[in-house]
Amino acid sequence: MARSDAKRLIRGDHLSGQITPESVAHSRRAIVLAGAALAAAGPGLLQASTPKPASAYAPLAAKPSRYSILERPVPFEEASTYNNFYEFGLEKEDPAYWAPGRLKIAPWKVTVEGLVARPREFDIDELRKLAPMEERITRLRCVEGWSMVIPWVGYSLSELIRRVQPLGSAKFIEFTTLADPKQMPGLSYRALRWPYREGLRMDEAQHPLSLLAFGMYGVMLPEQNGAPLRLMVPWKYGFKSSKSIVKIRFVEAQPPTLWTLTAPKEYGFYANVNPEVAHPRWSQATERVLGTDALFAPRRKTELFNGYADLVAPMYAGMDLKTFY
Ligand SMILES: Nc1nc2c(c(=O)[nH]1)N[C@H]1C(S)=C(S)[C@@H](COP(=O)(O)O)O[C@H]1N2
Ligand SMILES: [Mo]
Repeated sequence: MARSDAKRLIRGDHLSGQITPESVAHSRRAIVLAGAALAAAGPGLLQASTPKPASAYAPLAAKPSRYSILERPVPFEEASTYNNFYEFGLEKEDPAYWAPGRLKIAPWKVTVEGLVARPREFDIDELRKLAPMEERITRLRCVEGWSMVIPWVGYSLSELIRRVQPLGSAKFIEFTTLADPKQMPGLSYRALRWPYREGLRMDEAQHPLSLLAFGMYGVMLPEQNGAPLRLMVPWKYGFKSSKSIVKIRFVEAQPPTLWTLTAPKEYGFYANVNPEVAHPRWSQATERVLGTDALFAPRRKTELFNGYADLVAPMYAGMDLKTFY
């Protein structure tokens, strides 16, 4: 995919301002070096990859979801080459370049533990069969100020939650991403508080809109999009939607997350999309819509809860969304 200047402008916004340009440059070099070391270790298996079309991935059948928005998805090529997955580097192009061939997605186990009556480890093949797959078209709204529309394949996270029977004391769920330095050169970037961890309040996690995604565009997720399973919480900024999850833990207190540990003033726990609550370094009133044919991506008005206010606002009744951002 061609790198447009419009895209260059918004790269790395999660991090700029956190750290000196020097340390960024340094860490990027470290990532490149780590990648080079991996490539040297095993030619063939560990080569950096060129973008693959959707047809290169195994199909994943799904029925249309009632929760889809009526908007045209961006081309697969865009959704699979413009990614945030810092375990594979800081640039938007890094994950598509480093993750395929490095992230080993089979076998894959997901541990479900903590305050549940039936804690257990799931094999990914078993998880895929747990509930009927739906195709859900949603807008992924990154906190950096861009969005793109993507057709995900998965089922509501609530399907998994009810099967493990949460205890009354479980108030939040923590999601942990794989953190293996042998597979993920970005972990050498020490400014972020690895592993990538995110969390949801129990009612948010149980909301039917919270999706456990295994695929997109009718096929299995590409590695760079969070294979073999990730979250998609469409009314929240993209960083809440953890990729490549290995652990789901039910807890009593609000769990720390990579972003609340790394930059608490900038990235709150709730992270609900809200045009009225600015990021400390930029407004959230509008967003750049990626994947259109226009030379410079047009902007649209950001919608409260990313357009799902009627479905999710009741969960936040009485809460000050500026305080709990
Ligand atoms: N493990 C992990 N999950 C992650 C991230 C990450 O860096 N690591 N980035 C988040 C951010 S900031 C966004 S916007 C979305 C991007 O998802 P996409 O690349 O599939 O569009 O993934 C989220 N999930
Ligand atoms: Mo993001």
